[in-house]
Amino acid sequence: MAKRALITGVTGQDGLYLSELLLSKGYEVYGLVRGQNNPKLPLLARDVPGVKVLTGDLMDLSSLIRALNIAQPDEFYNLGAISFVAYSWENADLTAEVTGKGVLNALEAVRLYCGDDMTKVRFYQASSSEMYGKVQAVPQKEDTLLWPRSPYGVAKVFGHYMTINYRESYGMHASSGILFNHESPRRGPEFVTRKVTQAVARISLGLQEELVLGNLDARRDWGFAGDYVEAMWRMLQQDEADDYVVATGETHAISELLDVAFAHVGITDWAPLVRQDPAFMRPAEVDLLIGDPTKAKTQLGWELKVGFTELVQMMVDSDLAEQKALSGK
Ligand code: NAP
Ligand code: G4F
Repeated sequence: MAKRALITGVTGQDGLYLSELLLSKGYEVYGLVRGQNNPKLPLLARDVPGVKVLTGDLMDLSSLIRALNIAQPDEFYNLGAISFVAYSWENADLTAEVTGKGVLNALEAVRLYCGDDMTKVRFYQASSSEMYGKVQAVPQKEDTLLWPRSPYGVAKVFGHYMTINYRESYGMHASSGILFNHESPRRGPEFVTRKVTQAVARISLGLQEELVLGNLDARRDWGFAGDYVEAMWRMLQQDEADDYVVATGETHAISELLDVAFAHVGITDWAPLVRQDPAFMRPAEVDLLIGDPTKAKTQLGWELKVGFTELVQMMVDSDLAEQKALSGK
């Protein structure tokens, strides 16, 4: 019989890649979609038509239980969240509800659905390198002390420890992937990589004059989302649930991202085209992220396929194609 999976956050970047991966493995895939007329539904139907859509919201426990009863999944991937760090300061309460308490709702829904057979469903939680915040070790590993620097990071810490707690309290097969930044052509344009690649495409086509950014000194460990969803799946295939860092082990400054993206369209001096604006600075910054993926590589057999330069170039190419189609240039 085909395995069944239920994914929250199915309309997001990772939800789309994970759905594709699971469908390619023969899974029956159910996706939880919030709202009565979600604007991303046409994208989901176009890109991954095999996903069966269920309505629900992480803030509504009964909707999660209903979705579980319909989907009857073997695997539950909790990817739903308010995921934009900058937004989380302006909407801290909402972020706590969705990104933090939403994890508890998902765990509790699975616990209630499983009843006295906790082996029925395996659970994946989308934890984040943002939890390391003011980093206490370099590189960051599974046991590095967490020191979150944003309401989003704090909410993720709550979800992370709740996942561990359900594993320890109820014997649930609940794993956390501590994923470092991962990007793709499907990344939302509010995140810095996509903001840069979209602007580079538009500038090279004469559709935009400048790119306005915040802190150019922050460093991130950026990988490709398509590679990272493979690690999520591998975690749920293990006999024992556990926590894993998923990262490239390399770090790059925003200025290096600008170097690669602009060079790909033949612009070597980007300084005159980029302006910094304090409006994009954050109340507290995460200065340096670099993960140690040794455990994921050795225990899960996970491999990275796409490197930093290839990733940025792939995103610029995709944005060039999109902007040409939109503008007719
Ligand atoms: P994303 O593109 O922002 O997608 C977030 C998803 O969450 C969307 O499908 C969104 O649905 C859904 N969502 C928002 N509020 C919800 C609610 N109240 N109930 C149910 N679903 C809700 O994020 P992503 O990049 O795919 O990331 C997936 C997960 O990994 C997130 O939990 C994120 O925090 C975490 N993560 C991401 C990264 C990264 O670098 N991408 C790194 C570490 C961890 P709508 O379509 O309705 O908005
Ligand atoms: O692309 P970002 O918004 O991603 P951030 O804050 O690292 O968060 C992402 O990765 C986390 C994993 O570590 C996820 F958990 C989270 O859900 C999300 O996917 O910002 C990256 C860096 C920051 O240091 C920011 O200050 O880029 C800097 N930055 C500079 N100018 C900017 C901008 N970020 C954005 N979004 N927009 C700017 O104009």
